[in-house]
Amino acid sequence: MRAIIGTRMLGLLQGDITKVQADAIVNAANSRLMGGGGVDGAIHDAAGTSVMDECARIGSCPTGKAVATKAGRLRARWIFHAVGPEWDDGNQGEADVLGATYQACLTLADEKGCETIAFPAISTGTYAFPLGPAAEVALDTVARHLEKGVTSVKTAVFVLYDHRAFDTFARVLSRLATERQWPVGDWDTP
Ligand code: AR6
Repeated sequence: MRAIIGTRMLGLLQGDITKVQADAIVNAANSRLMGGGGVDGAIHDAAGTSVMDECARIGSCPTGKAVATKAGRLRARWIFHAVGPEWDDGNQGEADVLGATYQACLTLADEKGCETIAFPAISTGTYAFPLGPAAEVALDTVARHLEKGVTSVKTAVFVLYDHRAFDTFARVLSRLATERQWPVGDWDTP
């Protein structure tokens, strides 16, 4: 599924983000940049040890921010290691911090001149952010950036690992598209 936002595209795919080709692939990292499970483990496994070496040299990244490394064996120029919030009870600013995390990646994308960027559903695994609220924040933050027009990003795609995450993001994107009058369709629909 994809929505056209002005001259930009916001898409959803179901699958493994390590298989995707993009200028930048976003990782859901932890603040020690030490690797871990989930998408972080999958990205480091696929990218190779040079990426972990670069993370070790950088050392750390605060929650709500992101750092860039090269992409090793991934089909990308960059990996943006983004540190999302851990869900507590929803009243600790989690949504704002998640929005800031996505925005940090978009700022890096513009600094690097990226035209395509692929995101996982940051914080929705180990960090336990509920999928519905996470989809609202993720899609709204990225869409607002694309709507501004002054960005190098032409295509942003969310790569959702399982059916439940894909369906949740698709439901939210459909609603936003209706509200904001973005044309929607399949990837191969002109
Ligand atoms: N491609 C796309 N999405 C994936 C993949 C994949 N290959 N594998 C998992 N997901 P998580 P977090 C989805 O736990 O919640 C790590 O240990 C997964 O289904 O990877 O931000 C880090 O080191 C879920 O929807 O990240 C941190 O310590 C989403 O990716 C901590 O977990 C995010 O789940 C970060 O937790």
